[in-house]
Amino acid sequence: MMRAVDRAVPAGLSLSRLETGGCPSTAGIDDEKMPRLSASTPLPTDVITPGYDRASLKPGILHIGVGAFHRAHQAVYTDAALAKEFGEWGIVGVSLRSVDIVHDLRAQDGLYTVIARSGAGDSAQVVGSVVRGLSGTEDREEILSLMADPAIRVVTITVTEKAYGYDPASGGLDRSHPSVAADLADPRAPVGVVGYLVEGLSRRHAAGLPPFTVLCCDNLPTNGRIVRRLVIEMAGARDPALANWISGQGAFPCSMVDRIVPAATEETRARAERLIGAEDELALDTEPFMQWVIEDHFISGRPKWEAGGALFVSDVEPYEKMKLRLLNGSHSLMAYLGQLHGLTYIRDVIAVPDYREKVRRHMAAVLQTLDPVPGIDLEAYQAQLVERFSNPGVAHSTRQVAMDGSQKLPQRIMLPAAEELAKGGDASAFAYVLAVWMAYLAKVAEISDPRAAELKAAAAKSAPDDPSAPFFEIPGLFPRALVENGAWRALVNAELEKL
Ligand code: CS2
Repeated sequence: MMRAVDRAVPAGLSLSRLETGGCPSTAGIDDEKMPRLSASTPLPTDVITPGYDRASLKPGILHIGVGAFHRAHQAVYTDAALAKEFGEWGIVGVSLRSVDIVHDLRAQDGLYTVIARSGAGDSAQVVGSVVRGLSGTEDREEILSLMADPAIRVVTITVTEKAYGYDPASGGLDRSHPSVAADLADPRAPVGVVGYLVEGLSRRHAAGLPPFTVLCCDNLPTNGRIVRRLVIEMAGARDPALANWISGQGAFPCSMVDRIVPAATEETRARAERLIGAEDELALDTEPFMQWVIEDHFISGRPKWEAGGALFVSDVEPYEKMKLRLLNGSHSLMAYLGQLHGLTYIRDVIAVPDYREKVRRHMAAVLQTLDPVPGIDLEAYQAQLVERFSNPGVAHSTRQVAMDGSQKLPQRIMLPAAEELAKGGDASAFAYVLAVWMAYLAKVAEISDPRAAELKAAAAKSAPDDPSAPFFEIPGLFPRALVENGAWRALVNAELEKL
């Protein structure tokens, strides 16, 4: 059970939504308002609470991107690990852009509620592993000093695919990416994730400290290797000795992360309030399922994440291919189908027999591209996915999953398609997803994607004789092997015509 620790929130830090400008005025009804969740909130006995003494928890992990996914995933695993084997593994949660999350973390002593929902009911957990919040816009120097503090031994990351400035064509940095360009120009005042890692590592190098382990938890294939390469490239641009040191001493394990975490809504917060008896601006809805497979390569120790069910392996690749292609690939397919046909949530799409069949066909095609995955029955995994997508308690919007297609589809759809084509196999299921995406780009007026302008322009130029052509002309959007493959382009066109 969580102890009520004697660390009251200093009044000056107790920012309410009102003060941070995040929500409409509640003036006048303040007296009736629930108290805000904090370390001294008495919690109902059916709420799962941290099984360790939070008051003595010191930071050992710095996490960049303290959004919903991190809070419902790595922070929950860390909470479980601390309960099993206590150690100095508290998390400093950094948000590079959002100040609201960080202010909310401070107002709530780092505590927040994760509600695991399913047809069987709701289970609430108050997570205690996040000990501090810092924001890139307000606390840059503090973040960098912590990165150079020997107490911080692991830096974990969830910033979404588009934030890295990764150029899939070269495998290196996209130097036109705004934060990459800014951090190359002014490396001591970083704004992007790679810039922070490089400046943090540079300070450790200068101080004669070992590097921290960098653990990427974003949905990118071989994510650790990608981040390693980006960091070394950026470090090399300012100091080749630093790049050498990182290349020789650094550790960038790969990891596969999985838990479906929809963006929180007012309903989520109202639910949390009912379950815990306090107001929680950081509450999240999620599913009971979670999975984390990590390459066991850490320089200066790590929490006992296996205590929370994480799996440590020597090669993550089979797991991440399975997850990115079966789960995330199907997710993208459902998101675009939903957006095309007016279906709000993923669970609404999977409930339509015809679309469920399309998801099954997609998974069958993906299976042809996967190697056996140690310890996993792929048939059971697919059945479980359909069940997870159908979870009535998880309102995962098709609009949310449809975001950033240009950043997601390469690893989810295009890579397996290219592999299948290279083997002379049938890639029509992958062509179908691309066609549905292109139809969505043409139909939906407001899309959220870093390449939105190019994508909308291509959709506007699309002509009946070769409708996919303008998309294939967008530089770097598709792997070369696909752009130059006439049979593949004909497949995509055929699927588009059917639509
Ligand atoms: C989703 C993922 O938004 C998306 O693109 O496919 O966020 C998905 O929910 C997670 O990867 C599940 O682990």
